[in-house]
This record gives sequence, C-alpha cells and structure tokens, in this order.
Amino acid sequence: MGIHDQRLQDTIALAKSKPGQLLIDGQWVNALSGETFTTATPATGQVIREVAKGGPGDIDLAVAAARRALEEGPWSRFSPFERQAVLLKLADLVEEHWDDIAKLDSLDLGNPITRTAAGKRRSVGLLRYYAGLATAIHGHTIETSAPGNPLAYTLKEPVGVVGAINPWNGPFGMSVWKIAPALATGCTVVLKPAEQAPLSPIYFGQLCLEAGVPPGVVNVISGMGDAGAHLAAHPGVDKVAFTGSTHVGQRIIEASAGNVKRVTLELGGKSPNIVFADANLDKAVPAAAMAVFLNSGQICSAGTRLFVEEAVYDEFIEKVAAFTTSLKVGDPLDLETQLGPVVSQEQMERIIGYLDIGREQGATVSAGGGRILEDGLEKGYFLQPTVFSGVDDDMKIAREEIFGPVLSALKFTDIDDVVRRANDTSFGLGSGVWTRDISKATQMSRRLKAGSVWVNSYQLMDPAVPFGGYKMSGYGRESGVEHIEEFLNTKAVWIAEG
Ligand code: TXE
Repeated sequence: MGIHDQRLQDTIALAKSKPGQLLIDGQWVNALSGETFTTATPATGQVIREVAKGGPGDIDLAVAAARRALEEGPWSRFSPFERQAVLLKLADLVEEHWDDIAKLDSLDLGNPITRTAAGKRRSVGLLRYYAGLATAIHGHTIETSAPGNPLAYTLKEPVGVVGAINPWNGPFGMSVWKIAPALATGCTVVLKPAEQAPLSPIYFGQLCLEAGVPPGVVNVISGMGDAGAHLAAHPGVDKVAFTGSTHVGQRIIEASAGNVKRVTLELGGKSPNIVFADANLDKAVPAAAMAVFLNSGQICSAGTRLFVEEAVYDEFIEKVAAFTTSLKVGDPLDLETQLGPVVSQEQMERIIGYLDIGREQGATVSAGGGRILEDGLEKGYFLQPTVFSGVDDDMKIAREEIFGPVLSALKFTDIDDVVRRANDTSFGLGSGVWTRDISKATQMSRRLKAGSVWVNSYQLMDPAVPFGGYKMSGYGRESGVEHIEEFLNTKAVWIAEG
C-alpha cells in the first residue's frame, strides 16, 4: 500500500490554500522577525509549506491583545448566552469544514483519515457540550455563622488570559479541547501549537474568526519551544494549560512561579491494560492491540503495558500478535489504512532505539519489530506495529514512555500481584481491566492509581467525562464540568446589614 502521489499533492495544495501566519488581535500577520519554518508530511518527508515562526515578541503582542479583549471588551460584555451562540456557530463551522480539517491533520501528523469520524464527533461534541455549560456557570449561597448573620455567596469569574501549549499528537482535537471551555467561561487565549503539526490549529483560528469570536479572544502563535517557554513565564498570563512531555511540564511549573499562575498539566503515561483469564478474550484481543496502536501509539494514555493472567497468557499473546500483523500500515490519506507513519524522523529514531533496547534486554519480538522499508513507504516514517512478549517489570520498554506502536506484554499471577506491579510506575494516566467478574472490576477500579479506569474497554472519551492524571502524569482535569472549574476563579462576597 504505497503513497498515492496525486492525492498527496492535492492535499498539499489544500494546505497551502489555508492560513499560515500568526493570528494576533484578529489579524493575520508575519512573525516580527519575518522568520518562517517548514512543516513536512511524515508519509514521505515532503515539505508541505512554510508557516510563520512566532517568537517571544509575537507572544508579547498576543498576550497584550488577549488582555485587552478580556478587560476592555467586547468579550467581557458577552452574556453567557452570547458566548454560547459563538460556540455553537463554531461547532457548526467545524462540522461543515471537517473534511479539510481531517486532511490537514492526516497530512501533517500522519494519522489515518479513517480515524476522522471519531475526531469529528469529539471536536464538534466538545464545542456543543461547552456551549451548553456556558449558560450553566454559577456560584452558590452559603449560610454563615459569622456575627450578625451576614449573607455570603460565591461568584465564578474567568481566570483571565490563558496560555494553551499543545503537542503534535492531536493537533486539532487538542486545540478544541482547551479553547472550548476557555471560551465558555469568558477567558481569552493564546494558543501555541506544536511545531511538528501546526496547520489545523492555525486553521482553527480562522474558523474562530468566522464564528464571531472577537479579535484578541483567540490568538494563535505557531513557533518553537522558546515561544512556549515565553508564554509559560509571561507575567500577563493568568493560567497555562499544557499537554506534552513530563520534562517540559516540569519546566512549565517552574516558569509559572514568577506570577503564581494557575497550571494544568496533561503529561506522559505508561498505562497498564490488565486482562484476567475470565475476560471475553475475543473482544479483549483487538482492543488490547488498538489500545496501543491507535494513532501509531502516539497517545498519552495508550495501554502500553499489557498484563495478561498466567492461565491465558500464551494464547492471548499469540492472538494479539496475529491481529497486529494483520493491521494495514500505509498512506494515511487512504481509507483502507489503519496505521499511518509516526510524526517525524526524530520520533521514529527514538522508537527504533527502544526496539533495539527491548531486544538487548531479552524481550521476545512476537510481531513487527522494525521500520517498513518497502511497498513504497521507504521515504516515510513507517514502523511495523510491534508486540514484545516475555517483558520484565524492570526493562526500559516496561518503564519508559515510548510514544510509538510498541506493546510490552507481561504475565501476572493474581490480583495483588498485578495491582502492585501496575501501580509501580511514576505515571498514572489511563488503565484498563478486562474481566466478567464484577467484584474484580470494582476492586481493580478502586485500587489502580490512574485518572481513568476503562473496564472491558479502552480509551473511551466523552466531552462530559473528566480526563487527567495521577502522579507524574499531571494535574487538573480536562472534559466534563471539572474542566470548566480549571478556567474559573471563585470569589466570595459577604453582605452584612448596612
Ligand atoms: O513534547 P514537548 P515533544 C511525550 C512523548 C514524546 C515526548 C517528546 O513521550 O515522545 O513527550 O515530545 C512546547 N516551555 N509526549 O518533544 O517537547 C513545544 O513547542 C514551554 C506526551 O513533542 O513536551 C510543544 O508545543 N513550552 C504527550 C509542546 O511544548 C515548550 C504529547 C510539547 O512539546 C517548551 C506529546 C518549554 N520549555 C509528547 N519546550 C501527551 N501527554 O500526550 C517545548 N515546548
């Protein structure tokens, strides 16, 4: 399944017809430095186009615009129903232009175009969900015991200017994920998308303008890590919402200290997916594989540590390996493709390094194991989905986030054994449990130290259900009513008799 060149060139032409500048105060502008950078498709390595390379000076302008929009209006005068109307319009536009959005992400990130139906449901759903919540934000009244029996009530106010710093593994979806609740609460935003996949976030800026988001409310600054670092340290920013590596997350915490910013962090993971012998194995086999291979393994909550109970271990690994080998890897723009390339040469080399380490440390390659250098895919960053079996808890492939299509399978004996080992990690993002025994399911969901527990499923997401990490996977929650709280300040008002 090679790369269809004409379709690729047509999609590159589409990408070139979309904006590639910075969005500041409602205007498309070049970077102050005049610099640009290129973004390439991981399917062939071909350059797609140049985009503006925003730096610290551009971040300063964007933060100032966001501050003006927040304090001087008209955004601050928008009623909740008016903010709701803007979000609903934005949802309609995203729905209408989904084909273009899907193509941009498929081109820039390499994720299969077949995944886009789910992506559309999710992005449009998030916008409509937070449109609904925009009109449901309220404080409460409190009976106090203070002298004179004064009345107290709470007001919920937007936290202010938000710096949203995103990774490349969900360029459009993650932009919506952070911006929808921010707009619902009345905040303003400076978005710094990842340098590897900036196209759809920039296009999202255009859709915001078309939806009637006033100038300065959403600003988009494509650029490198220095732009992100400047945003994270900026005294004019009230909150940073970050998704990315744990290492950069730690830098964000340090940078936030200057003006004691609010911070939410959604970081890495090494999530356990646990299969008990009594599980519905026919359902668990493909799900356990796709818990890792979706988006070529580039998902923070991927179930990369597959724990299988002793009694069914050999049978299960054999079936997972057969399923894995049957997956169609290839042109991300092809409707038949199940796995695209990984995002960049750098990531590919990193992942290949882990494949070597896995072998060196004694794990068995049960499926895949290397780069794909034939079938017309040799110019791109295509890897075979890989299953390592016979993995020990101490191997690097069982401890470190690989962020590629690599599954590590481990054997366990009983509940206590697997709970201890599943929790023996510095991360705590996702987890899966496969069993038909309700008491095992409830017990496991209490004992696993992770922000999400999926029982007889994996990677389910919904705008209404909170998502986030324990331990070094971060703090704060995205989605659900919890996410709205992350963008609000609570003010206590005391009314005594005059
Ligand atoms: O992430 P970075 P990278 C993990 C995954 C992956 C590894 C590296 O293991 O292999 O991280 O990916 C911006 N201050 N995840 O290098 O560097 C940067 O420009 C402020 C897990 O792409 O964390 C980009 O916009 N911002 C993950 C964003 O931070 C800075 C998703 C993320 O980049 C900055 C991605 C700084 N000092 C990677 N330096 C997940 N949780 O889903 C860089 N940036």
